[in-house]
Amino acid sequence: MSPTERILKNISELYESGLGGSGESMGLKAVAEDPLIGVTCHKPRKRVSCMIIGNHSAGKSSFLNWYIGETIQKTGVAIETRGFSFLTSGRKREELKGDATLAYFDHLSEISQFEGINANLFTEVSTSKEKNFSCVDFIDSPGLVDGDMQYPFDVASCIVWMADYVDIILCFFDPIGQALCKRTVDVIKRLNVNHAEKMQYYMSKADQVETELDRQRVLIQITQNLHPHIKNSHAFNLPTIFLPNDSNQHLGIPNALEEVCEDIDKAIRMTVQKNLTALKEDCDRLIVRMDERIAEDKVTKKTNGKNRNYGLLLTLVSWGVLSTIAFLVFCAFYQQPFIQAGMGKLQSVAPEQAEQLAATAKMFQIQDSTTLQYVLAVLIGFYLVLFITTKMIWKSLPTLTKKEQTKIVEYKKFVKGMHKIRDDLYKEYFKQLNSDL
Ligand SMILES: Nc1nc2c(ncn2[C@@H]2O[C@H](COP(=O)(O)OP(=O)(O)O)[C@@H](O)[C@H]2O)c(=O)[nH]1
Ligand SMILES: [Mg+2]
Repeated sequence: MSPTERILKNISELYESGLGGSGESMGLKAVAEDPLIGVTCHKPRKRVSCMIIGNHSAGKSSFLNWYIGETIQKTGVAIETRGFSFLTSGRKREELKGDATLAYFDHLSEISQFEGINANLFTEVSTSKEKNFSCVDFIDSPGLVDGDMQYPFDVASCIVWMADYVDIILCFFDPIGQALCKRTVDVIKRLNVNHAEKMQYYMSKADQVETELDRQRVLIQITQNLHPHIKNSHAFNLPTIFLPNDSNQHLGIPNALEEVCEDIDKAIRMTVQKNLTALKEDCDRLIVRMDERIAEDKVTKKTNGKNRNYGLLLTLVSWGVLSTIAFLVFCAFYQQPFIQAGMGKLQSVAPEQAEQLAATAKMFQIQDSTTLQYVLAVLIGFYLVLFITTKMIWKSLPTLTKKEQTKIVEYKKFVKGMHKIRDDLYKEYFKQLNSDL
């Protein structure tokens, strides 16, 4: 396994299964998606995606066969036979069709929105270890042609849709075919809206042009036609490439085939950097969220405490009101017998005692029953208001349990540990930059 492949794999594993790499340990993704934390986090892909576009017969499939050192992609096929063909490295040679391809590349499942596409998706799994194939997934796109050609799906829109998911797009123009057919130009134009930085252009099958003058003419013609549709056109470069064989090796035509490989390698390096950055950002995001979660919990606990105190106070007041109501009702029912008892006693006790008894009896004497009803109504109303307010205030918001708090602390330790691993991966990445990729 090359160092780059190992780094990409390690990053992916940190998201999947965490530090130990064993099945039981939790990955960064599972930590992030624990409802306790609730952060969405995407696992970076282990491989770089490289799409090849161009007119029919531009040499796309032949280039892929050359890259992986195996004749896997059919070449020179009839126009109407192929859809999108994925080429990926695996332990066993395998061919997948339609839905199986979507299951294999599940991040692409939404491509099904394009009518007629599913039956035109293919995957070739190859065991090749050539060049950096183990770090790249290739997407061989249907050859573009003009005229009456009926595609079973909206080919231009599918290519543009796919561009969102790829890291590099190689555009092949051959000097003889319909390099600048309307469809190709339209796709290039649309891809340049959002993906200009992913695009790399080549004049393929350059060995088919015999003289240097003709080659220059073709290059100028392609450049002029593409120029208006390309962003950063001042930096536009169209290296010539061809697949070497016994008869074309000594023609003296410049062959930038190694440059294509270097462009793919560059995309791999960019992806490693992008994934390392994503790892750091995800870790930072998670730590911020965990700190927030603890801080939020502190605030909730404080609020709950405050609410409880207010609730208690209001309950005490409402109990007071309730007792007053009870007392008044008691008086209303028992004032007559009480006064009468007092009056009866008046005659048999000493005058000063009689005065005291009379005062006590008066205290309980509520003269006007309408006033009593009014007072009672107000008090009952007040009690109800207090009761409802207490119910509203004395609400306890959910807080973290001890177990949950411990879990967050452990998560935080775990995520902080990732920083160290990431630094080590970075070191490894820089080290291998000086050697071969
Ligand atoms: N002379 C020459 N022929 C090539 C080269 N690359 C591919 N071809 C031929 O061009 C034809 C179409 O190639 P293919 O890879 O099927 O093109 P695709 O339709 O873009 O996938 C095949 O017959 C290949 O053998 C090249 O660099 N030089
Ligand atoms: Mg092809």
